[in-house]
Amino acid sequence: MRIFFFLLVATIGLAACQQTPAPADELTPLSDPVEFLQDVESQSLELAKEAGAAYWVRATHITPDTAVLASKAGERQLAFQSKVIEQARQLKDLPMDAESARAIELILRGSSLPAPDDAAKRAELSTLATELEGIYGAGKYCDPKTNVCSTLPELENVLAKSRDYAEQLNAWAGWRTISPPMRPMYERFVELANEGAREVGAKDLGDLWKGGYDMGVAEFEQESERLWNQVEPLYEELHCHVRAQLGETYGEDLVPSTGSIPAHLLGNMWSQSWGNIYDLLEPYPGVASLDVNKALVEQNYDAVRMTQTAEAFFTSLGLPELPDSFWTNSMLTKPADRDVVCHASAWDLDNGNDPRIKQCVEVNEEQLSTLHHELGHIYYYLMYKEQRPLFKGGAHDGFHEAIGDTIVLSMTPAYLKAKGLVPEVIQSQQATINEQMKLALDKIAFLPFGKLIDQWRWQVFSGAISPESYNAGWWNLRTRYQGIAPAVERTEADFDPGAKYHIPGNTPYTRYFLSHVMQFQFHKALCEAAGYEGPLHNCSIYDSKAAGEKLGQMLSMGASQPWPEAMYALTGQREMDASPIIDYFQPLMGYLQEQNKDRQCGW
Ligand code: X8Z
Ligand code: ZN
Repeated sequence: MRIFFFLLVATIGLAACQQTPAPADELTPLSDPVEFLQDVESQSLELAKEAGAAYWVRATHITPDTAVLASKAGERQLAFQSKVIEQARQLKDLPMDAESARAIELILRGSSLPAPDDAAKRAELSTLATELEGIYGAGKYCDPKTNVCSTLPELENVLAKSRDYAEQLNAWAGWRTISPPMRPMYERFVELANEGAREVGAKDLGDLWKGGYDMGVAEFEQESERLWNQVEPLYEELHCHVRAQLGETYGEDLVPSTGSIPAHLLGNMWSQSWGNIYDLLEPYPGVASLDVNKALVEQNYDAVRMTQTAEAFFTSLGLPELPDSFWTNSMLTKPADRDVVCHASAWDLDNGNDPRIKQCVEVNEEQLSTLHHELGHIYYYLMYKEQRPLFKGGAHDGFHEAIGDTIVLSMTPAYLKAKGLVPEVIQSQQATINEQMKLALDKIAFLPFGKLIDQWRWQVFSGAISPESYNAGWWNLRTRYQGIAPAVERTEADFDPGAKYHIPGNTPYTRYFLSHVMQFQFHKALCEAAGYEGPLHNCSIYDSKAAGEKLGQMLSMGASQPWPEAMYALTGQREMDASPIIDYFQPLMGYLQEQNKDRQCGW
């Protein structure tokens, strides 16, 4: 269930957490914004604890009983939310202080899931949201040939490690057998959520989501398009080279040198980040070993030690230790005896006093990065804990997603060597190209994916993609933006969008695209704060209290001011800008252009 309590809407990307059911009446004085806001906040705090508990238990024990509890909690929350928005609309034009005006504005943005006012429809929407996420979380593929049933983490491992074309395809197509039952549910979900969005004054749910960025809807669309245009040339070079290398690995008959790349060969279930196939792409084999996976296994890392490793980076910056409750209450490994939502998330329970993560940690580098990502959310929660409830959120949702990833950019070979996770640090042009290739396979490859998910949803919500063409619309965008294609036929009997968590989880996705651009802005600014001089790709802010101070200041602002102010506090500029990511990868781009010079790029 991905209902966000409206107070925290703009930010808590991940946490299915801050939910606040409430008796929908008794929000008293409608003439005084200050009193109204106090009333809203105190009611919501009281109730958030109960709702948070219901969602947490649901996500960590998927059963019919927890579905009832979570969807009932969601229903009450949705009712409260609609009521509060309606009242805030009545108050918004009264004279008030700037802080109250900001608070009212955040309420009026609504949540990622607005419900219709009609009680039966609200209940239906809440049940659908709970069930959709439950289907995803409990999904398993039972292979008819072997009768073996596999969970998502198991199937992801096949894609990460196998280099057998057919074996990868079986895992890829197998996972997509879990989502067709979602299709009629999703169709109804869209109808109901759109109705809710219209009742709070938006054109549709997509427009409501686009309205969360301190600018107009059209302006936001242009802004994300502008950023995409800035980075698209990088992606095309990477795509071109990866396609050629995969052609060498699998043969030109399976991976032709023109056209789209088969989606199941990129090391990831959704072809969203490609770091797992670095072994096929390593530009200068043997120069600078970057095999962190091997070191983690050899040194007997486990979920707790990996989490402690991530925590240690944050504390090296002067940020606080995680509270004891984090360690007792988080779910760090996949329980053997029950279904859970394995998709990693961070939860801000009990008003900043009980932050937790939920992750099915496996011992590998990708999961270590995800742990840093999740702790980025947790440190945001901890740093804005003293803000009033309505301001407990990221400056915008992309900020929340970018914090942990910014830290990962500081996990340079020198840092990894200091941790004993790579054997040596080689300083050479060839070593740099190897390192950059590995990072680009994650960060540059992600960009079109990060953009297209909501491109699909915005069109679904507006009706431009109708239910009869959900899957065709999805693959059109996958091909247009990513240059990938399914290797087995897809039809409207499939519902491939449902096989990606954020669709059944109803989590907006443009935040991740923005985050991938902004994390390089943040990294650059923090390296400057740390007094670093030199090429950005060699900078690590590990142990820099000056960088930590700067980061902490920005985090503690929460959502109290429009995001350009938070951006300014950290970077000295007020805009999102792709120049830092482009500059960062300059060395690799030179290499790719050289490799691609006799190739026909594009698809
Ligand atoms: O969903 C996530 C995080 C939690 S907010 C694990 N991410 C996106 C994804 O997995 O699709 C992080 C990067 C993109
Ligand atoms: Zn996240």
